[in-house]
Amino acid sequence: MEKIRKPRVLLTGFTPFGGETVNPALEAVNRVRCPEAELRILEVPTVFGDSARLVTAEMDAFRPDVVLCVGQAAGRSAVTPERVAINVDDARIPEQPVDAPIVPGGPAAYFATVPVKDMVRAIREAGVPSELSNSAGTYVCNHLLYCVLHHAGPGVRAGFIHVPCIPEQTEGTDRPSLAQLVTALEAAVSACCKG
Ligand code: PCA
Repeated sequence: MEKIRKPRVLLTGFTPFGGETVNPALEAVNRVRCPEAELRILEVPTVFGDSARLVTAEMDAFRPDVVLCVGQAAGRSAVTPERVAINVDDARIPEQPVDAPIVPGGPAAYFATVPVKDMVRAIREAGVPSELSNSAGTYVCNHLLYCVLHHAGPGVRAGFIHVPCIPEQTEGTDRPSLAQLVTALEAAVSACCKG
């Protein structure tokens, strides 16, 4: 009888950016444990181009069944799976791309191929606030998600989760803790591996 292998999951987290010293996305992905999957964790620079080159090369090498990229969204207070990525880089920072297509001639947008609503449900059931997001923005997170979806072969589930700042980074305490972000990501990975 053929041995059933565990799903291979590539989980990525961005390096700190914008003058911050930590990125909760990277802190959280580095703590995720998922016995039901063969998990590979990758640190990704918050840089247009390089981020996507690194992750797509790892997709070719590791051949994951699931690719889940994680970044920080400063203004949010819930864990937000992203539904869509659009074909534009618009950084609004000097020397960064403005209104540039990510893939010239590529589709205007791709839908994430992970089960985003199941992920939201699973994260909430794990006790962490979660909402579906319909925009990953136009900075490096959207760029990476678009490139990953453009690169992914048939049958690969790919998606993105934005996590809020952790209480250590911001005023006020109405934010999930780092431990809760880890719990949320573990629940999301499980949801991606099902079905
Ligand atoms: N968040 C940024 C880029 C890296 C990160 O963690 C974004 O939302 O685009």
